[in-house]
Amino acid sequence: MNAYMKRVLEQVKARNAGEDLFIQTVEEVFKSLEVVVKQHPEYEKMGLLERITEPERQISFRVTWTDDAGKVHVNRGYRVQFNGAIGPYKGGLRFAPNVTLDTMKFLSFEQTFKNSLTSLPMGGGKGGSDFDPNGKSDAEVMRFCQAFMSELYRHIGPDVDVPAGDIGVGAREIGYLFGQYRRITGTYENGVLTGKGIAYGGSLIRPEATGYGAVYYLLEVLKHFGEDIKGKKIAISGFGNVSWGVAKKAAELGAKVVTLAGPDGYIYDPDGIVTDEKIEYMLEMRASGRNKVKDYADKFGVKFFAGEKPWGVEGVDIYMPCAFQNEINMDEAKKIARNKNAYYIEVANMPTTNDALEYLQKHVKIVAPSKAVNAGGVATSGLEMSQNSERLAWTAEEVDAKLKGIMKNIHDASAAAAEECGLGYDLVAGANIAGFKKVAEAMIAQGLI
Ligand code: 2IT
Repeated sequence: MNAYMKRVLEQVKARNAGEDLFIQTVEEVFKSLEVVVKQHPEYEKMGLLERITEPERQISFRVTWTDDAGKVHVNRGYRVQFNGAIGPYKGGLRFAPNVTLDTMKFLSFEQTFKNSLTSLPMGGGKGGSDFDPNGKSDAEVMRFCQAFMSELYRHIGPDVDVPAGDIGVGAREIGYLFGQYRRITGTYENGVLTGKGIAYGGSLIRPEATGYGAVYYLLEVLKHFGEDIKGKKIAISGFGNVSWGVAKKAAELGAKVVTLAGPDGYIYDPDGIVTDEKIEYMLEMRASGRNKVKDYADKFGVKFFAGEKPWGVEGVDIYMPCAFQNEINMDEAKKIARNKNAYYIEVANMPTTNDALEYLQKHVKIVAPSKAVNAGGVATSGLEMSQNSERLAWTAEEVDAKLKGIMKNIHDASAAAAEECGLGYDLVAGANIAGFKKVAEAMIAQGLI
């Protein structure tokens, strides 16, 4: 890193002291940008790196709701509008007990580059709350969503900021949030949220899109190495919406997902999660709100490993962490790297600590970064926005074909960006460079704001 980058990084660390996830993301992105920053002395003159690491706006608000027994609860709600240079802010809402402002900042910073990579006009944003939907009744979730939207509505809009789902926010929550937005504003602006139900403007394939997109990206990586997905074994973590999409598409293409993981441990299914019954059961498990992956082992008679992670399982070709940030640390990375031919394909947002990421890049066949691999979710949200604004609906085949094209383009653009900088087939650096360049160009063109 040159002196300018080092100086900005120090400033970011001082200004965001204690926000370790955000600092981690900035460091990870900066590491890739060295060559580009050297080529563009105007970045320093325009304070580009100082500006791109400071959110345009961050909102924090009180959310008051009552549970079924009438008890009052207060949670904290957030929306971080990180960068709007290339389009309205766009990004998910995460409801989980460990959500902090730091979580929101790292996610919205990542989102800025991810959205840029999709080649669709979307800026970066993220929001959510430390509310835990697990174990709550439908009525409680509805009251929470209504209270949350009662503040959020004044900060969003189809041309302003378009939230969607993330961990803890699925079709049910989006429905309650949209209902409250419509009621408060008295408008039918269904382009204000994505991930909606089909009955009120949702897009076909949106629920599948993140997982499908990850597998489409994987196909491009395999193609680069002249390999076929057929017969490959995949270890994944998580058992939510994204994991479901990965398992479903992998099965369709003749590969098999052999592990799932939750907060309670992991399951190993040697036959693979390949039948309709098993794939459907994943949705049931998630919808139950129990948050226990052991349910799968009980139902299908496979092994459950309490309190363990799936990364040491033998005979796996591809590793796809689909759960949450920093689940792969140095110890886990070393387990994966016992397989020198491993394909390490990040899916969850920032699933790898920076030291583990660097280690894996040196010790496995290839590392692909989540901001490229999981971009099919937000890309399909972008397609949902297009359909809403044109007041039409594409078929599942049309959306799927566009998603496939976007994922191929993300892979190819990342590979080309790294190649141009003399970095070879480095998908991590390539994604950061390609995502960054477009946002930087838009920011320079728009002057000092
Ligand atoms: O992390 C992500 O990209 C998402 N949660 C999806 C965001 C979106 O706007 O669809």
